[in-house]
Amino acid sequence: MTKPYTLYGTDHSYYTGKVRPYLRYKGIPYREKLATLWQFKRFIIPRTGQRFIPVLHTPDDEVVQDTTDIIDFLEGRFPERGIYPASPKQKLVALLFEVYGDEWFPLPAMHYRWSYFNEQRTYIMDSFGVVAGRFVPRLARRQVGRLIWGPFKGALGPLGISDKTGPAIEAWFEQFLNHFETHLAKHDYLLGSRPSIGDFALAGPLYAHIWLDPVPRQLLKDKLNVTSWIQRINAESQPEGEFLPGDKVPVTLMPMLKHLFAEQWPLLLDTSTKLAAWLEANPNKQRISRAIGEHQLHINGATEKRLIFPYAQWMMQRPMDHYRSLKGEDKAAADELLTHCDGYQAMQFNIPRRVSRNYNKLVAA
Ligand SMILES: N[C@@H](CCC(=O)N[C@@H](CS)C(=O)NCC(=O)O)C(=O)O
Repeated sequence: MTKPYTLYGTDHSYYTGKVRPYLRYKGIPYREKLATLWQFKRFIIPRTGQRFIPVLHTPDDEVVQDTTDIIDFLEGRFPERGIYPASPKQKLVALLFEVYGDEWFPLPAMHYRWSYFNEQRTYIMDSFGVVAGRFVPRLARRQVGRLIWGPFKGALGPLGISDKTGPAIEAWFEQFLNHFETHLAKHDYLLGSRPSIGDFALAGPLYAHIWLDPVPRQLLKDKLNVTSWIQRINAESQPEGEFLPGDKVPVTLMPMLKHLFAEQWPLLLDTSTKLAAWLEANPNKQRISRAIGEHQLHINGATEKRLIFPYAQWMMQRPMDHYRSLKGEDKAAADELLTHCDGYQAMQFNIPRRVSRNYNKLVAA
């Protein structure tokens, strides 16, 4: 019997919620270890140099941190049931939804969790308290939960979530749920009956925050297709499924792609421009800081300042690189799709300074 992989994470963790359904869909033998404070000290920090979850530990003692790296590492080892479409347009759409799920959805996820803290206090204390360890008594767990949630709650300001943008985030997110609901009436996943990297990226926030947290879960009451999708993608065993034939991209995805290009993309392009200036000004820095100053978030008519997170450029490079690799008919097909979702101009941007990850740190490429 093959030794299992170990996934360090928690149930209410956004990014663990991206990798867990992936492991299940692929049928990769794994067990999940609760990322307790003790596991952070004993394993996660010493082996990754970071305080992030999830972390993958392989049976041959390799350690991989970051969901995109974890998934790509495993795709290399387990190529069957691939989650990247081979065809040009679908692959582009899957990669765009990955950036959207990973880098835009912290807005509704963090907003609904922390702006409604008082309404959800008991749930949050308990779910964060698990990191103390399952055998620690409840009251002590809650004390630990209190220490842990401080920094997460404090992430609202840096992300640009405030009294000004909160209502706009909610208005946009309800539109998103309507669009996704309509799409899922016809399709099991974004691109057919097989989940892609884009589905897994959306699963993180939609399961770990919107579904698990008591307040936003109310939004799913009449969203039966989205609820089924959350259950389907998290099921222990799933049929292999297929991406739609002929590189078809359903029109029901267009409103979501249009939104991505209208509101997330400008933020990503500005990140890229500001990062290039930062690298110019800091030529000797070994690694790129997690945040490098402030810029403006625009969402549904509201504006707020937020920190600039250079990591997001690393994610944006993925669909950009794929798009740049396309030639001839493939490029023409992708251009037609992009024109339909008002993303053609956006994708012509030239990233001034590329980044890569080196031993779990973001560095200039
Ligand atoms: N881009 C990373 C993000 C990982 C991440 O932010 N994980 C959260 C938990 S869901 C975390 O560990 N946050 C700790 C922190 O922000 O310091 C990934 O894809 O793995």
